[in-house]
Amino acid sequence: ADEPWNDRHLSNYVVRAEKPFNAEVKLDKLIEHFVTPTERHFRRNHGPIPNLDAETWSVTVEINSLASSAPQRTKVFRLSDIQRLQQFEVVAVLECAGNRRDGLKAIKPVNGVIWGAGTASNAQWGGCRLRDVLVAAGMPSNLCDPFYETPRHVEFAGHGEASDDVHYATSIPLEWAMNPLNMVLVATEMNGHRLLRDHGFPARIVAPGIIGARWVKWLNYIRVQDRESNCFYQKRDYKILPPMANSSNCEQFWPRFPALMELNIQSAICRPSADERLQAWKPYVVRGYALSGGGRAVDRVEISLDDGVTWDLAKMYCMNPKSSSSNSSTSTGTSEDGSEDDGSSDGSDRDWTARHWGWVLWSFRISSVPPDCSIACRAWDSGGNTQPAAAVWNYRGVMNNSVFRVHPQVAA
Ligand code: MTE
Ligand code: MO
Repeated sequence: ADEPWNDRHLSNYVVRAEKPFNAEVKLDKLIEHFVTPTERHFRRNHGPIPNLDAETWSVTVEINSLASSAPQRTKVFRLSDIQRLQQFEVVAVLECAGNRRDGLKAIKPVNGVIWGAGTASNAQWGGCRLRDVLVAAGMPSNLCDPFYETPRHVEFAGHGEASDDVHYATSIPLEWAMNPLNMVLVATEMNGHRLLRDHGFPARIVAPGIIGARWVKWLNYIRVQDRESNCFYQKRDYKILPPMANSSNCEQFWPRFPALMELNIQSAICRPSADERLQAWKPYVVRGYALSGGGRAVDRVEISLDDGVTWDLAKMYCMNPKSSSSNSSTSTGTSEDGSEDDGSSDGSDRDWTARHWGWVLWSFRISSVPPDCSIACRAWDSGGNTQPAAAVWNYRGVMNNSVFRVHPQVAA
C-alpha cells in the first residue's frame, strides 16, 4: 500500500505497524497544544489507505424500513452537496478504544495493536451534521415523530479493504446521531484544512464522545436500518468480553455483550516522558491530558505522589471551544513554574450541564522531587466516574483506563 503521509513529521510518532500504517504520538509532543496539530494526531488503519478523488467521490445514503409499506429511499451526495449543507465546527477528542492496551498486555496477552497512551488527540472538526444529511435524504426531522419510537441504527462503511471483513463498517444508534446536540458530523475538514488522506479524505464520520472505531474514514455509504452493522468491527471487536473469554471460546461471547459506544473517563501523564530525567529536590511540573465520553465533563484531575494514599488537585486547562476555534494551533502557554493563565479553570465558571467534547490538559507542580519518585493520576467526570486503581484485563484489550502511574528516573 502506498501510505500518503510523508516522513517529515515521523519524529512525533512511535510506529506500531507499517502495513497497515499504525502510529501513536510521543506523549510529550501530544500535550503541547490544546488543539492537537494534525501532524501530531495518531493514525489508526485496518487496511491500506484509499486514494479517493474529490471530484468523483460521493456517499450513498440509504434509509431502510421507514414504515413497512414505505419504499426504501436512496440519495447520493457528492462532496459539493455536503459542503452546501449548513457547516459546523466542533473541537472534539478522538480516542481509540485500544488506547493504553499495553497496560492490559502486561497482565496477559491481548488481541490487537499494542498502544501506549498516544492514541488520543483533540482536533477541530468541520463539516455538516449527519442529521442534516439524513433529513435531506428523507428522514423525519422531528424527534417526536413515531419513526423514532423504534430503536434504529445508522451504519457507516468506508472505501477500501479491511483486514477482517470485506470493508470497514460500523454503526451507532440513530437516536444519538439525530440529536443535534451530539454534533455527529460528516466531516470534510480537520484543523481548518481539508482532511488528509490518512484521516479519511474526502469525508469521515466525527462522533464526539464515542470511541474512535465509529469515526469511519473514507465514507462510502450511510444506511439507516433496524439492526446494528453486521461487520466484524461492530460484532466481533470493540467489546469488553468477560475475564474467562479467550481466543478459543470468544465466539460464544461476542453476541452476548454490547458494542462499545461512549468513551470512559481517562487520563494520562505525558511529562515526565519515558526518557526524561528529573533533578532530585528541584521543582518539576507534571503534565498530561484527561477526557471522558458521552459529553460528560472532566470535573477534576487528581495526583498522588504516595501511590494512591493521598491525592491533590491538578490544575486544568479546558479551553472553551469558542475561544480556541479561532486558532487551530492554540498553544498552552507553558512557563516553568506551571503558572499558566490562559484557559485555566478551577471549575467554578464551567457549565456542567453542557456537553463537553474536548479533552482537558492539566499540570501539577511538585515543589521538591524526591529521589524515589512515583506519580499517579486519575480523573473524574460529571457522571461521578473515576479510573480503577488497577487495570482490568479483557480479551480485546480495550478501554483500559486504570490509574496512570510513572516512576521517572531522578538524578541526585
Ligand atoms: N475507518 C476506516 N474506513 N478504516 C479504519 O481502519 N479505523 C477506526 C476509525 N475509522 C478505521 C476507520 C479506528 S479504530 C480509529 S481509532 C479511528 O478511525 C482513527 O482515526 P485516525 O486514523 O484519523 O486517527
Ligand atoms: Mo480504534
